[in-house]
Amino acid sequence: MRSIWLLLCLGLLALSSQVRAEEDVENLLPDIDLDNIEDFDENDEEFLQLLEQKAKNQDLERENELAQKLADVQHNILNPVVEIDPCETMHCGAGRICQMNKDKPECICIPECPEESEQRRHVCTNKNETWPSDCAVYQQRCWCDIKAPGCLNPENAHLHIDYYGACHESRVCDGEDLKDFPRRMRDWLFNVMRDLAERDELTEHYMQMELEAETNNTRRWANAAVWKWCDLDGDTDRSVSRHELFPIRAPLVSLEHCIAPFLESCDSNNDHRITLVEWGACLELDADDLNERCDDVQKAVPHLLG
Ligand SMILES: [Ca+2]
Ligand SMILES: [Ca+2]
Repeated sequence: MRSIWLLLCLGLLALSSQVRAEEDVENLLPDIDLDNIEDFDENDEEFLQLLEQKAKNQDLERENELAQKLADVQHNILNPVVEIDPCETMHCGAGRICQMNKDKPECICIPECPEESEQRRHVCTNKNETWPSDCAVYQQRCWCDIKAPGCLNPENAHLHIDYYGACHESRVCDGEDLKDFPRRMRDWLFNVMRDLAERDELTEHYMQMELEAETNNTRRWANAAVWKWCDLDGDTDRSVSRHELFPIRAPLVSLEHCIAPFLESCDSNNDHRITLVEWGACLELDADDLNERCDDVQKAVPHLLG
């Protein structure tokens, strides 16, 4: 009877681990002579129980091992290890690039600018000098900023681009040209606004203003003037700095010899900023027609003192 019971135990033991291969069972029972199984006594029974326990333990270990591997895979999927480049979040100004210095990102002057042989890539600076590219101007400015050996003149720390293309002899704008310029500028501004509206490149707010300009003659130039002034005022501080004039000045200077003296004349109090009142006066518009109708209306600041 005992022998039958033992055989049953062995059978159960073999079945208890379906994933285990037969060789494993043999490894677990290295010393059992299956031909002489009838000779088993109580000690053998105890021994088999130990073996069964060992087998269970091994199953448990395998299960734990697999569970851990699965957990690791899931963890890696949910928390992928992303290599963060510290330079990616570093913003360096024009003419500078980010470089790692002892594990810390820092901005350095761009070491080399691409060689530009094309004339149209050339730029003319405010000192009326032609430079090979905008990169070269910004690099020079950076070198002079940090007093690097590449700086050709300390004043170049304030170098800026006046317009794209090689410098050309500037025609003098005077007399009739300058006198007629505000009218031409008003027309030009309105035409630019109309073009943008036709191409659907204005915001909803400015679309409304353009529509108003189309249908109301008194609003025609005023709306275009207000739109352009708001558009130039990038930092929305309600004045247009010299720097903010760049987008209107740079593309026009080479075509329109009066734009530079015209823009100069707009800053009537010479504080390097053009207010909407100054802008309107410069375009010879009625101050009453000019309302500050920028699309980026700042949040009203509560007047705590009434
Ligand atoms: Ca501004
Ligand atoms: Ca001013």
